[in-house]
Amino acid sequence: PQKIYLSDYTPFGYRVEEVHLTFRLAPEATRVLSRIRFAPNPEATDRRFFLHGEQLKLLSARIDGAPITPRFVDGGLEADVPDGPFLWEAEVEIAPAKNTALEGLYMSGGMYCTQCEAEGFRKITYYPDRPDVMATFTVRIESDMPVLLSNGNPLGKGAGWAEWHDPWPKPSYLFALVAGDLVNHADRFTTMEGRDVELNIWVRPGDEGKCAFGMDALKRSMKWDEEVYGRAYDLDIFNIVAVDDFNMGAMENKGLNIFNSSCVLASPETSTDANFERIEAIIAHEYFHNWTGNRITCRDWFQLCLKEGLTVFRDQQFTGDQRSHAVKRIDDVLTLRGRQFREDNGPLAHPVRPESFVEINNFYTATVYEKGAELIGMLKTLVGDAAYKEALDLYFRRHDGQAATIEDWLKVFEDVTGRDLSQFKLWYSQAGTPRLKVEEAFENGTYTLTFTQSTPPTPGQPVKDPKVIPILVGLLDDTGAEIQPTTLLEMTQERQSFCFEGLSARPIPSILRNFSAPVILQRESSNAERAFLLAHDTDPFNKWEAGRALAKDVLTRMICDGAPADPAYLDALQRVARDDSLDPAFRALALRQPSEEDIAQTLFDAGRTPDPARIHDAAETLAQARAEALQDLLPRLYAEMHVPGPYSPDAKAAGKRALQNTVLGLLSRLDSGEAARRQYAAADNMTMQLGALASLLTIERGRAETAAFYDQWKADRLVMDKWFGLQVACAAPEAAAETARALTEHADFDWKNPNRFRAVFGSLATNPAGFHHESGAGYALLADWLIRLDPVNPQTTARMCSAFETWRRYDADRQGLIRAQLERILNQPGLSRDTTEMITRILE
Ligand code: HT7
Ligand code: ZN
Repeated sequence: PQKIYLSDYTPFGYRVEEVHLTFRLAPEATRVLSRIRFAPNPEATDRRFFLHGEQLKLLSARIDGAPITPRFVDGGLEADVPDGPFLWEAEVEIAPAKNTALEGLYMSGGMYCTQCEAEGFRKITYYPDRPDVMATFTVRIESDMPVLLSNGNPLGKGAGWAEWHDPWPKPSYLFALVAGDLVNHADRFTTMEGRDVELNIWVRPGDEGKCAFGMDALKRSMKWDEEVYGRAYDLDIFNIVAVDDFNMGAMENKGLNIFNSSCVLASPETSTDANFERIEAIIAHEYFHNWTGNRITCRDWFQLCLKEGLTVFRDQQFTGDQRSHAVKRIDDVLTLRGRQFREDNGPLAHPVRPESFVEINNFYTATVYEKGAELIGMLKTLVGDAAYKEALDLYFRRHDGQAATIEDWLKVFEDVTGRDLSQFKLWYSQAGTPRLKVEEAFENGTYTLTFTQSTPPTPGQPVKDPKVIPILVGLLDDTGAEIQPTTLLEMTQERQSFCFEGLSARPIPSILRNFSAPVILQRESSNAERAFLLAHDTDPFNKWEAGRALAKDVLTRMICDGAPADPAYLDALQRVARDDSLDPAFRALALRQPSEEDIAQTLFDAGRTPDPARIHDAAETLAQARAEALQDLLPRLYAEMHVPGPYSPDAKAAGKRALQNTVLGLLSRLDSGEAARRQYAAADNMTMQLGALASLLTIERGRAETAAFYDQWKADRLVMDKWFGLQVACAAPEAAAETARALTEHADFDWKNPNRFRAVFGSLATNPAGFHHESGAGYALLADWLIRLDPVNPQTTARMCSAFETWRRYDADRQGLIRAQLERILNQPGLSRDTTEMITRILE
């Protein structure tokens, strides 16, 4: 397959002045008529007129009214065109009902919908389907479906038709159309500019009771973007549509966001607190794209992090403001380490701004999104809040209506601050997670911290240059008092020292506060010091981090040396559990054991070969020891965290429930599931019901409740995804693959639905001891199903291949088993470009 390079970028030879589209919808034969005004692009030299087009049946094409016969070439068509402006008209036929890839125009549950990012518009009509071609769109939809939606403002509607006009020039990837038998939850919002905006969430009849939270989150997002970034909404209507079959979470199409129904529909009975928080964040994320992505878009797909990194950063800020900054930061770092560090330290590592790709859909990654957001956070730390705000104002002023690059983005910061950001730019071009080694010295009242940075080789990048690393540091004395408040150390060299003078005794350092850079900190420390920081650090992130480092050290010694659970750790845990001054959500995080994946990653990084079975056994032993150490405390803590009254998804109540469910997990190991069974029976919301079921399944006592859960919820698609997923996630190592296999035979296993497929196989892949069971059954089962899904939905298949990305961590036997499955997948005739690229990169 052909590789595309960033260095090959050239602008398209023509500007698009306006686009008119007419859709005559029919499941097997939709007609799309396009009328597009082109004019030569004065900024381009190449006048080749090439339009992308895939899986289209061309019925007619005309230029300035005269029929033409274009030349079909790989991925589209070419035509001879006049020297000046001209009108292109074409009619094509497509079959949305046959489109199982969920890209372009397709059908889900009887409704028509679209997904055009990144390159789906070319499956709708012939067009220069690239983000730097921006145009205004007018759309006419002809269909007997009652609700007909597209981007922009409504122009008019009648029996069997509707017209929409989007006045804001946009690239084709932001085009959207929806037609269906839908009902809406409506509201209004008045912007700070006085615009009265109609808001709608459109859902299938029956789901209207699950829209209120999403609507509230949308209004809070609109207000927040006005208050914090000065950004107001710019159309008279904002529509959100919930769709059951969707490859990702949601899509920010201009004025017509389309959501995976799991990312917008919520009710207390069917959604957990985690679901509510995720829905709030995704609604905010898609809404924030209206400025960071839509008004200012990307010049080409290599610049994806320009919109995604910034928009993730903005949604993280929003959640922090709405809930708790400390808890949000810890959650974000857990995700970053769990997904991005894993990616950055394996065969799929790539720069935040990649320099080549075969299939762009394979680059919607944790590196582009989550590491991309970390880069924004580092920039903000380096320049300070005031300069960040000024730079963002300049970015919006200077680039509104443009398709921009990372160079444009960094230039606004350079212009506002006078700084040279060329070294900072390495964060965008160099893959891999830097290791930051720390040495300390104390002499004559001067405390010196010496840092050494190094980044391991990644595919195609054997050698790395030193980066700018913002290191936030505080110092404590031995009573726990802060003698040096948080200070920014700006590291620019490979090895660099920083001194703190005038100290009366050697301080205890708190390094990389708030996780100020996406690096792996390597520092010799004692468990006594970790316990001290867990008790005294004023930086909530590092307080939590100290507890986590302590737990990881204990677990590592249990795994590698067969040591027992360290009583000092169990003491520290008791103190956290008892500390009522701590936010329950924070306490829940601090009491959580490091994941088995996290331990495997840490062992591998320390040069050891992780054994998933041993890790699992040690984790179970430690969990039991923790339960026993805390047993006197657990019933009281459980009772104290009870939230009376009707369910509310607010952060305070959710934090208490999180702690209650954490406590329940420990209690269940002591009381054979008694408390969990009581909680299950009494639960009036999904957080408590699912928390109880998870506890019971973990101790292998949840058979009756699993059956009851199915009977209660079999009609609810989103709850059934939880039912499928939880059974696999909680299965014992030797049972995980068989549990997943048996579930694939269940009547409700609709493997063409990405949510259901991910519920089973995503859960298998994230149950490390189960997936990596020495039998290899997990590998074989996943490979079987990836082979089956690939011809139907290449995008979802390719994304799920990352389950295998850590394969080189493991022993020779497991590597052999995985390699055989990867080769089996790769040898499938007709394997998609998406999956071929992923497997090839994983094997390289
Ligand atoms: N910008 C979107 C990314 C996206 C996507 C969404 C749904 C289905 C397929 C997709 N391909 C790319 C989502 C976002 O980041 O907001
Ligand atoms: Zn996004």
